[in-house]
Amino acid sequence: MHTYGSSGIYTVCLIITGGTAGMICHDTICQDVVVEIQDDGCRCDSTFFAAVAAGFSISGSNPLTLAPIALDTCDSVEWIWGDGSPNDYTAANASVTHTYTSGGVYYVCMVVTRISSNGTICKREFCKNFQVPEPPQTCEDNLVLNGTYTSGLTPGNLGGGGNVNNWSSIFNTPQVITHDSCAEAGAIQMWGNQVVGEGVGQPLVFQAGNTYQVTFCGMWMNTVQDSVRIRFRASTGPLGSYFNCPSGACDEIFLSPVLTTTWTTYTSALWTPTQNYSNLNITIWNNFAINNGAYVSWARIDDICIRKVGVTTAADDVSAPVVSAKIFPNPTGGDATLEFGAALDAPATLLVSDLLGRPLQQTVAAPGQTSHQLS
Ligand SMILES: [Ca+2]
Repeated sequence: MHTYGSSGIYTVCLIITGGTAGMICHDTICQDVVVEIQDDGCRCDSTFFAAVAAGFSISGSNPLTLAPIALDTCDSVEWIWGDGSPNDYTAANASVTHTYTSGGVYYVCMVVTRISSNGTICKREFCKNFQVPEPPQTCEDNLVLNGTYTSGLTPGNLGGGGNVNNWSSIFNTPQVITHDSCAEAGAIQMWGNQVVGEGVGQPLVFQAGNTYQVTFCGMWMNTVQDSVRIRFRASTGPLGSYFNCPSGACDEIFLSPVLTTTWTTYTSALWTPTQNYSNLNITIWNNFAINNGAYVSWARIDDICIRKVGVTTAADDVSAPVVSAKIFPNPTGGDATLEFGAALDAPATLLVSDLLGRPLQQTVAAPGQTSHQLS
């Protein structure tokens, strides 16, 4: 066994000496050998191919964290995400994090470059398809306050020990639940059919001529009756009947499709009211018009989102914006009065936010009002 100290071409000779009966013989066999000093870390050989083929680990759902499994410090990595976003670059087994803006199947490639000790550059890639789940629904410009049922969350009957900010019971005792939800903790559980049931609501101004769209996340609880749907109605005041929606005082915004037993997001058709409304009402519906608890259905709802869509017609614009509104006392730790400076010519939504812009309270002012009490 012999170890050479440096690379080169060496002539190795084998000299054999021997003989019998006083005769001595010599023989020499020589052969050139090429010696290449090997660097264990940086070789463009089968170890490199194997290291790349070992691939990468994936953790998290979205954002995802990817980390090569078997590369070493000779290697640089280019990540191609498969969604058209800029590539990322790392070295060795360093991890990298990426967020996809929408769910789907993506083809991700880890392209590895190694510069070996003798200057050879080798490049190989490992690619993989994987499924990214849909990111949580976000609802920008949501007219509904606390549509995710997250703020002020206390489980129990709404208005009877349970609480979720901005929402109140409009029929019976809907439950605020925290053990199950579409996304963030907090959801509402209600029962009902066509004539009897539970309902939740909040003040919300719908203006004639504007167009609105509802999305929500819901599920049928696999008990009692199926065919459960969620009914969204606008009204000018508290709804008097679980079933009736009298013209002039109430209008259907959206009667959802029949819910499945897993949390699913449903989206309404566009709805354009022909008059102003001031309240949102959400109730349960199924195929039974029998006032009997044995014929009701149970459902859970979450992530209520109502947005104004399209362009407001000129006729609905506020002709004279309120520019001289005053609030007093200011500052205040309690009640305050907002003076508009003139009578309102249309219903107005008053939204109280904290310094971070998070909505705290929403109330409705009617046409003709010149001031409004906030508490
Ligand atoms: Ca929620």
